[in-house]
Amino acid sequence: SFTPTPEDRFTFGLWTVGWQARDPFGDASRPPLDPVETVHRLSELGAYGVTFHDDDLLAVEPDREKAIAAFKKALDETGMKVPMATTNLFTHPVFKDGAFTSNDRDVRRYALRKVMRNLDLAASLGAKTYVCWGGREGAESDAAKDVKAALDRYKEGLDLLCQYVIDKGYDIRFAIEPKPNEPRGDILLPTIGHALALINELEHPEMVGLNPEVGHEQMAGLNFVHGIAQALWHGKLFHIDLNGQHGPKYDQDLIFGHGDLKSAFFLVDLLENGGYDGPRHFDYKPLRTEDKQDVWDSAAANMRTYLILKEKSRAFRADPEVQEALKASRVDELGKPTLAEGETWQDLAKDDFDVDEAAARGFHFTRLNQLALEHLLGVR
Ligand code: GLT
Ligand code: MN
Ligand code: MN
Ligand code: MN
Repeated sequence: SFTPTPEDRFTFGLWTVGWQARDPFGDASRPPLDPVETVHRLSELGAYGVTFHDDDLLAVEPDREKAIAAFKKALDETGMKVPMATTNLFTHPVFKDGAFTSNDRDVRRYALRKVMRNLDLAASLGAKTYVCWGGREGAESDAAKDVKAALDRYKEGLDLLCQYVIDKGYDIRFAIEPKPNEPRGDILLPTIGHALALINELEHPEMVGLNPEVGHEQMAGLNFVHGIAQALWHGKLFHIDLNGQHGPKYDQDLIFGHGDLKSAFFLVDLLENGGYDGPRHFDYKPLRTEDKQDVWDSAAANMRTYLILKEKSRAFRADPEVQEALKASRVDELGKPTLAEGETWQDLAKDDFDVDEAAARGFHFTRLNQLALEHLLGVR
């Protein structure tokens, strides 16, 4: 059945269902949502947990201690978990030129303090992943930002935060979330590849991985499934933000599967078979047109779509015709090392090979793709 249970490990940011639908052209279309209600409603829908920014907890209760107490009580009552937390380093105008990489050194120091304070709360709630989305780290003019210096400061900030976690003895790893643009004209660490490269320059690269978001790579015209496969290959898929996007345009944050459905199918197929065992985290926005009840329907839709695609992926893999087509396309042959055991370049140099014969062989990928499509369309 397509009814989620906590074993499916579905999680949601408080800011997703809690989005009041303010956009650059219009005011909020929904009232604020109490995080306590969110925890209960998502639990009733079958979710495993919630994630939050420091500031999300203050949606209806301005007193931080009271807000935390109420949130903890809701978690206890429902058994909902908090596998990830993060910091809001983008809403307040103080972050208008960035947080870790603001040209203003005072702002950089404030940003790091804000992260450290919420790391304490994250650790106390049992979070194992701490996301860093640098939405304001960037520029609109190449004259305005010394990018090499900004990367020095990005590294300095992440190194400091890793040291903080080590010194405090927390069991937490960081996950960088890339995005190419919006809200800044250009954001630093715009893609999975850029972020992976930065991680290698850090003092504690083993403590830092990725939290890629479907729509963010697709905004850059990139193949999200390939990006996730490479993140897995590097051992860096610490967390994931699932949602939907229709190609290169503003960040749509649609319900999972409501954007590029074929990509969503292959993504689920990869996550389920590719060695990712973290939470299936949704970072989407209920449409601005939707009312209070629609918000919960949209939350349920994310999970239901994931489970449907998981079943489609299983049926696809189990279909004998698909297995035969995979073989005919020699997909498995790529898993075989190019040199045999003990062979060297000397052996390779001796090979004789009929180039024209090999060039004439077809790969039959059309059939494979059509089979996937027919599974997805429900006619097989
Ligand atoms: C913000 C952003 C998301 C990030 C969140 C983490 S908040 O809504 O658009 O993609 O994942 O800071
Ligand atoms: Mn997004
Ligand atoms: Mn978002
Ligand atoms: Mn996100």
